[in-house]
Amino acid sequence: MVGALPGASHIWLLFAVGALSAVLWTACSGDSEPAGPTATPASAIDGELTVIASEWGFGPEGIILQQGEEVRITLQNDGAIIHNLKVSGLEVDVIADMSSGGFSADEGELLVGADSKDIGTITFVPLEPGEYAFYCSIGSHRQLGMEGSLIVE
Ligand SMILES: [Cu+2]
Repeated sequence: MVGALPGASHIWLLFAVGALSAVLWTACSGDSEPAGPTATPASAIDGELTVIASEWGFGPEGIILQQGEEVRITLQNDGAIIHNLKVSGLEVDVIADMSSGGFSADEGELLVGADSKDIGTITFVPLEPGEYAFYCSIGSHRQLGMEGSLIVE
């Protein structure tokens, strides 16, 4: 059968591959955020924002903060092991640092840690606009998926 109409079959196959590629491309593009229910970035409400950590990811995976506005991030560790949330390259004014698990932020550093089934909080003012990555800095947790994006507007 295929040999009977080589030209037509070939064209049909090209069309099918092209259509499939278009579907896949549409599904994967258009947004740099990972797809899924947590892909919508979260903003602080009344200066408060909770980020849940577990193995191996954060919820939400995107955070939007306002430059110069004080915010308190609560890291809620629902996981079975210790985690933290760290941002490199963003200068912050740390106002209060209440991590659990032995973590503490250096001056100007956004770092909050939490023991398993515990919370940690950090209150700070983001000083520079931009787009940054937040991640868990323990072991290979970042490579396992504990990473998200932080935008300061
Ligand atoms: Cu971790």
